[in-house]
Amino acid sequence: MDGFDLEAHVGRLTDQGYTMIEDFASASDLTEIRACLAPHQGRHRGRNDFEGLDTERVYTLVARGAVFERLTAEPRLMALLGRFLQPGFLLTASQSICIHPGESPQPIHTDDGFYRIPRPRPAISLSMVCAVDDFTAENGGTEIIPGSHRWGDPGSPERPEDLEAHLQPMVMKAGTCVVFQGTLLHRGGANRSNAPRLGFTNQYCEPWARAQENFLLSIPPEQVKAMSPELQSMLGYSIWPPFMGHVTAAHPLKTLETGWVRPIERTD
Ligand SMILES: O=C(O)CCC(=O)C(=O)O
Repeated sequence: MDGFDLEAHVGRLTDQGYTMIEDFASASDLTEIRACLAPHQGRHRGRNDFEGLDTERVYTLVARGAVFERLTAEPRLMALLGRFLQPGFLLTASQSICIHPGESPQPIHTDDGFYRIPRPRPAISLSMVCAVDDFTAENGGTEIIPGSHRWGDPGSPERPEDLEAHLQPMVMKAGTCVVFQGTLLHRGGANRSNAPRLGFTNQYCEPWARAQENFLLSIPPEQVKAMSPELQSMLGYSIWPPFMGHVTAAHPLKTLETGWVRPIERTD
């Protein structure tokens, strides 16, 4: 973590609700990301305005290549998240987002809004969006409203009427990522350029909160077995003490052991 000023990032995340990590992904990471995504591109467009009708998303990204495993548990990011979330935090979403030319802006939203607890409050999740192509103000770069993580629910006096006027584009070189509080207002921008904008996002939530993606069902146990203990824990093979997440009174890691049989299927 040489040259990484953790305290400065913590300060920006606390005050402004976001911070950027330059050189988060290396040039070779970016090449690997493109190679992993190539077989999936051009297959599915979004189903609504939120996913984006001219946007392609590849979900369960963490399980689609070694580069995603590495970047999901990237040490600088882990250290930063560890300052805001409890030990044992979970991965709640992992997807690539390719915004095609002509795409309209996403609705302005927060990423932890489905935890229906009144605001202002601490974030229950944090998100990161990594630029795989350069993000610009024209090509659909993420747009955020600095400081909005501190606002109350819609209708609160500090919340301006015209949210759009407060949006700022995250202009980022490929390989840079922006990390922001789950309470921060943001959106994927309109792509007014003539080339697609590829990025990927991982979101992480408190270890006691329900995750958006159910990785326990989507990723084959044999694949999880080969992952790092840190990643296994983030995917849900972990316990929030004293016993949230148990499998018939056993630790979920037991289910990855060779020969494990579901207790309700046992005859002994
Ligand atoms: O693609 C982006 O820049 C942000 C997308 C986003 O905020 C989302 O899909 O929740």
